[in-house]
Amino acid sequence: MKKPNFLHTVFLGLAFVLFLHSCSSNPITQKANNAPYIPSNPNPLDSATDVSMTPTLTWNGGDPDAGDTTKYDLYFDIVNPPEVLKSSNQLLSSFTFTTQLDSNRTYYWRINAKDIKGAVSTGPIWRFTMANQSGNIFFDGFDNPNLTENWIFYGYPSPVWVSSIFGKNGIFDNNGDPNPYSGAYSKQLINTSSGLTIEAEVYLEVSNIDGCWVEPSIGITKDANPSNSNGYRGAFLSFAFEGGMCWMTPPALQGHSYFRIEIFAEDNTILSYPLSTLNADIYNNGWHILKIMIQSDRYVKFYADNNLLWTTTKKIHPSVLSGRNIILGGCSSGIAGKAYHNWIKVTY
Ligand SMILES: [Ca+2]
Ligand SMILES: [Ca+2]
Repeated sequence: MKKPNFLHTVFLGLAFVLFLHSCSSNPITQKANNAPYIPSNPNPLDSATDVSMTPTLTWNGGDPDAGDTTKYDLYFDIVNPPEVLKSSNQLLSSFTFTTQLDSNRTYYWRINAKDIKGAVSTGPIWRFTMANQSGNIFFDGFDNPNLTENWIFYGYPSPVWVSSIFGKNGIFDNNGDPNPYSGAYSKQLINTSSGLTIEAEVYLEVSNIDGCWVEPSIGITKDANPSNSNGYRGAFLSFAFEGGMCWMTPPALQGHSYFRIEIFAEDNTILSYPLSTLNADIYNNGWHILKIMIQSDRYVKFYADNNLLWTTTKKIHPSVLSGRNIILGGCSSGIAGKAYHNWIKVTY
């Protein structure tokens, strides 16, 4: 009777060990992956001001799971929320700028923390404002739906605010019609003795090649606070799609986009790049940067996506640098398509 009892005990013991083993290898009892900690403790502090020209950004990160590696994506931009992926998959919880940022500008940044199992923790949006070193600056990212806070409308219909389009947020839609022309001037007047740069990110959407016309534009006025656009341009850059209904455009040139470039020159004449000779078709239906650079020698360079389009053969009139308004708008009637502006900035 003792033997069977002993074997029985051994059998039960083995069964118990097997039971424990099966429990410990049961996947249900394995520890689940935790997402990385939400990035915190930013430096510069959120909403800091007077930040140095080449700051180092730092933050707290990491992952609750022992041995899990955290990688960081840095989104850094002049618009809110930040859209530009400045650095990706970096292991350091810091980033140092090696070139100077713009003075007197507000930057927005966000860290996304990722672990090796694919979990992502999106950080909050932080901001800081640079020290004011080089004088005045104008910037509008159109985060504020009330466009008339920074702009004076002229003509009809008036520009409208769009919350988001083609992947960008906070948009100025000129909404204007070819006839009468309409648009907006900055309330802020621009004064500089050493040149300036005007830049904007724009989108020309061509939806009807028979329509006429659609045109995002930027510039600076010839006179202070004019009441409309035509004849009042100190410097101007746009690109316009001219469709089949553009009866003033020669038929052979219809159905394409062209850059329009103009300055009010030192000799009191209007100097234009010859219309309809600088094709802009490759810029249709995408976000691009238009840039006017008035140099300190007052010759003017015009760019699209940092490609030089033209350097003027005359100097711009000095009065254009004295108490003038920024021009924004063009035509966005909806007949040929729509023109959108994501942001505009002026640096001295
Ligand atoms: Ca983890
Ligand atoms: Ca915007």
